[in-house]
Amino acid sequence: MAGPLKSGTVKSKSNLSKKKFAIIVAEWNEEITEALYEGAVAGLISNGVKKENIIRKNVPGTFELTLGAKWMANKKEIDAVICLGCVIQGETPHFDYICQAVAYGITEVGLKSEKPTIFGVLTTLTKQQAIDRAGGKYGNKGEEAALTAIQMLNF
Ligand code: DLZ
Repeated sequence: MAGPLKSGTVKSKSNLSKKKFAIIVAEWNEEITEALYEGAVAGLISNGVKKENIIRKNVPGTFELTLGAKWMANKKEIDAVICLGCVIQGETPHFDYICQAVAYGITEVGLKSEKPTIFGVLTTLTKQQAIDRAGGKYGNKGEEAALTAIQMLNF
């Protein structure tokens, strides 16, 4: 992982066994987003989150992550929302529109809901670059997103 978060456990101030996480998964580029989901679940479980406290919701594509995130963030019982998607530039003519919209949208959901709402979206030039970041040689961005959610709950 290139960022500040190391794969594995995060020092946690809050009792994660009581926290509820929503994971929204885009179905476009499914083999990548499923790997991101596996990484996110592993990251949460290894930090003490209970399996039954992880709620998965699917949306058609990355563009729809924002509305899915809003619906889940609006639920009282949800503490954090993790958004997982994959947009590949070479295969997506409106790459910039989707990426910009989802980046702004997820930011807005986080600010409005005041709940950690995490951008676990791969925006790559090629499919190989996505594979490398979904459990490949550059780790798993889904796990990174889970650790980011935990770190924000500790804020
Ligand atoms: C339409 C589209 C395209 C061309 N590419 C992708 C992609 O690479 N990754 C992704 O998650 N979604 C893609 N989509 C679908 C859009 O996100 C969205 O679902 C549709 O535009 C309908 O709003």
